[in-house]
Amino acid sequence: MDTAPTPSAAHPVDAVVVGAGLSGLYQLHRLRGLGLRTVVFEAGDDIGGTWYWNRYPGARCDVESTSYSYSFSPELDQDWVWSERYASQPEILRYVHHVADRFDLRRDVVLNTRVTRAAYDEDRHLWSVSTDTGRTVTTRFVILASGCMSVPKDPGIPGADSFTGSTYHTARWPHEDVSFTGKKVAVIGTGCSGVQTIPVIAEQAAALTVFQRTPAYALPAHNRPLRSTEVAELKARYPEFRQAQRLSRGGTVFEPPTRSALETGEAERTATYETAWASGLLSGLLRTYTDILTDEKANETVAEFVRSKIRSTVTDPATAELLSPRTYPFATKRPCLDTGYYATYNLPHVKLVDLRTTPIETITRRGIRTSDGEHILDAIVFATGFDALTGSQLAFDIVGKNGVTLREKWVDGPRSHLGLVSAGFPNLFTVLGPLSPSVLTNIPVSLEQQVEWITDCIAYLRGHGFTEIDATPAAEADWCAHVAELAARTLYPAVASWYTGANIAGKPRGFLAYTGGLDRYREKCDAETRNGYTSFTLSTPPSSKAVSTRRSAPQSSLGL
Ligand code: NA7
Repeated sequence: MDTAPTPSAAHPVDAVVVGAGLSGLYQLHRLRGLGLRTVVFEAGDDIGGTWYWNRYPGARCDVESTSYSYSFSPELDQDWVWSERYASQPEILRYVHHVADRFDLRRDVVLNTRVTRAAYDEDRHLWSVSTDTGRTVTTRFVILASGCMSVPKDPGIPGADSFTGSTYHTARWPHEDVSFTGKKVAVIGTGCSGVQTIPVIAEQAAALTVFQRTPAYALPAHNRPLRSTEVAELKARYPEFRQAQRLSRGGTVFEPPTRSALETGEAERTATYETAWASGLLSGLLRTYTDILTDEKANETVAEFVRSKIRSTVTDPATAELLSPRTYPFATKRPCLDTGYYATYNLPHVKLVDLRTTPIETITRRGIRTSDGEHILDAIVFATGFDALTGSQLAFDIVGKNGVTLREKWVDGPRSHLGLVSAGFPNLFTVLGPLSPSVLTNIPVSLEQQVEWITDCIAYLRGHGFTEIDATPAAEADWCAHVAELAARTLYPAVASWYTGANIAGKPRGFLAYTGGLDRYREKCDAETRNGYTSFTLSTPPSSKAVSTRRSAPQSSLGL
């Protein structure tokens, strides 16, 4: 039952959080800790965010479960026990529910409620947040915790409405059981969702046809149940482990590489790659040498190693070649972690269609027609991805100072300081948004860092009597330039991927994440806190003479 409060204009809150996934729930917990009246609006009919929506067969995290979890509560670390090295979607969702119950979070979450508009009142330093249920609430702070991969991409294939069979999108999978037994099934898309679901659907379907435009680099997960002894051993050292995660470059603990791939002999390099391959870690190969993401030749040594693995797994040489990525360097599109992906193509009822040579012309009443003919189908699964990073923030109207919308401001690409605050949109914070480390890191560690920064910032504002914080245009310009400059040192920006916005027609191109590392990013965020938010303009209530300052703080504590 929805027992959450019913905020309205007459009953304002201090903070609105958009989204009840891992970020939103932790943000609620922390703001409550400050004593803020906080409400979370969630479009879904339950909490869980990514792990609520992406319930396709085979959905699983590709970061180890003992790392991909909250670190803020030592008690939580002790009482939750993961069953597998890589947790499945249902287990992660159970974990999210456990956390919500343990910290009594549900009472401030309003489900089935999509935010449709947020408009800033410059005179009162307040946001007015409207929802599709007709509720409008006035609040000082808005935190967008709506996810970096939460707006599914419309594949834009003509004829989709005419198909008389069943269609599914991996990111909007039905809650009831879907059976493919005895069915002729198509999967369109071979990114991480496709790579995870294809082997599982192949186990059921009578015939499976995979429609591939760009092959993935898929690495074996070597998933397995966790042994009770290793769980006990980790729990004994969880505090140190969590601290090491926080200080790490990407939110997982590893020894950074020190040598160049090109300065290493081939035999030694191959042995190193074999060890990384056997590790079952998504970033295992990336961590082998310093220049994998900065030097094409170094990268090619890993790319060719993965291709050799594909050739040794897939028995039909032509299929192996089609599955071998050759048009982009390793890891410049997100690599995938798989269980039995390549071997699935050895099954007699599984077929690969190469859309580069035989593109889809249309979806028909009976199936999919490519330039090579019609494939008759009972079901089509779209594993076609997301409008990543900016999609969820631009999905509704956000109207900032001078009536400018975020869509207008970001028409040529996202702009913000630290990926946290966009100038002209005061008191509006984003978790895991563009221009922050987000998708390049272990998500829970990144979101905790940003949520904690936002919480400290709000505490500072309240403690010093400020009612408004905005990024200065100069700081924002510097940050955007810094993000672009670091990305330009890597192989990422030249590749058409969702990292660069290229998977969405009309989306401005540009590398969307901060490549400098979570450790460096944390240090930059902490410096703002230490220095009293010098890259921001802090203001007192307009009614108390509208003093704006970047440095000196008034003594009174006005709260809200
Ligand atoms: P991705 O990684 O964006 O993969 C989408 C796949 O769908 C990719 O292979 C695309 O090919 C393909 N695609 C997209 N649109 C089409 C059309 N119209 N026709 C044919 N093929 C198409 O999304 P995922 O859901 O797999 O993974 C997203 C992230 O979620 C993942 O990396 C994890 O971080 C979690 P393309 O490469 O564009 O040629």
